[in-house]
Amino acid sequence: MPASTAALRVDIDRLIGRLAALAEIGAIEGTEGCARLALTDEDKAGRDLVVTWMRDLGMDVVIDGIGNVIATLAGTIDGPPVMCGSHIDTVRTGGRYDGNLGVLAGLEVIETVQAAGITPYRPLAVAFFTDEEGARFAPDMLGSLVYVGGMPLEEALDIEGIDGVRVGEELERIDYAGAAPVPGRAPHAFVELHVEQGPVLEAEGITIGAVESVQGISWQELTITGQSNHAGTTPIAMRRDPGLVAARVIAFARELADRVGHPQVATVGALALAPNLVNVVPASATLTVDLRNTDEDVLQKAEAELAAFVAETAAAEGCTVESRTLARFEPVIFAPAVVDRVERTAASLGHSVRRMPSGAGHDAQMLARVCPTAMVFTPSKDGLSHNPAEYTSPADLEAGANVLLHVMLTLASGDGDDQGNADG
Ligand code: HGY
Ligand code: MN
Ligand code: MN
Repeated sequence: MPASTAALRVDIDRLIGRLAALAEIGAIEGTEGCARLALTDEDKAGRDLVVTWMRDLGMDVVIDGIGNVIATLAGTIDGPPVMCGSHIDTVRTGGRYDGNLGVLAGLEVIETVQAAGITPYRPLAVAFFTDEEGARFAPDMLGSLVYVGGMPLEEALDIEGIDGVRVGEELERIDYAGAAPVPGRAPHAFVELHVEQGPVLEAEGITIGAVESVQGISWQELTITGQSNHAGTTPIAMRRDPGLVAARVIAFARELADRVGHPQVATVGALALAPNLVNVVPASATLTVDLRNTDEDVLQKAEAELAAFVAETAAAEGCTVESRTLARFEPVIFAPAVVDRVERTAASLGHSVRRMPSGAGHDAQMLARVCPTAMVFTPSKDGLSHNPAEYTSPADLEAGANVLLHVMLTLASGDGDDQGNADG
């Protein structure tokens, strides 16, 4: 931490004020949460507000072809920036901190640096990436995946959402089909502040997580087809009921996770029967299965076990199955030098800190493909997230934002401590 800036601290009231103002957009009545599915009108309104804040800070704001927004504060040199950021799209039952904290704490870093009259050696950038949640348009982390060259833009623009519209159409509609080219410029380094969204930090009474890795993610959509029939006249032995197969798959997913053991998780989050009527044996059942594990081999075994169970159970019920991969990302290990920097910075600021993996997916796992990257976690009350009651205390928010501030200043300092991509 450069001596000249060691005493700098963020203004937590200003950060909480921005979090509250952004949470007003798509606010979920009676809760602290908000719903801004990617590329909806609510997402557009949230984007417009954050872009206004970026411009009010005098930052140079660019929008790229997938709608990622990158704002830059000039440094002494014109090299790759030290970038922070996250996402501002949410799930339908979103909390106000998931993603939003990493973006708005980035703006707080900028305003704190400016107020101190400091010009960093390297430029500082704050980004929000399109469709991190993947809840409307799969896969998740779509914007950052395109930013790092992990998916061609045309392929991403052609993705159809759960409501039948395409990414490209929606970007045009909300006027965020930007001109900046993708893949984007690789930053010098990337640091993402994010709420843990799990129970570990709170349970251990620790303030900061120095995140070392992100677990592997496997999302698939299963469409099970049987035969619609009359609920009253069709004897059980004659039925080909995809609803029954779906129910058995849901139970199997939980049994699989229990059997494999922590950290294996399995979730059926979306389920639809058609024609979804009280007196009709369903014609089809469509469900999603989300499997995750820190170990790629174990995750692949879990995928294979599930596939075998689905095939066998569907055949026994005279049904057919189609499976579509919605997302598949292997586990990611963050840059040890940047993880060290997070850990040491937290300790030097007097905060308790521990190394840990991330259970959730994050944009940082994509930026790690192109630059030294790590994450900073702050505790989540009751380990709750993807729930409007998501909460992190002001003291923990402040701690996380100050760690982000000083990690970024160190990485941007240009002295020997600033491990990152080469300049230019
Ligand atoms: O699903 C995830 O882990 C993230 O919230 N997109
Ligand atoms: Mn998130
Ligand atoms: Mn999320």
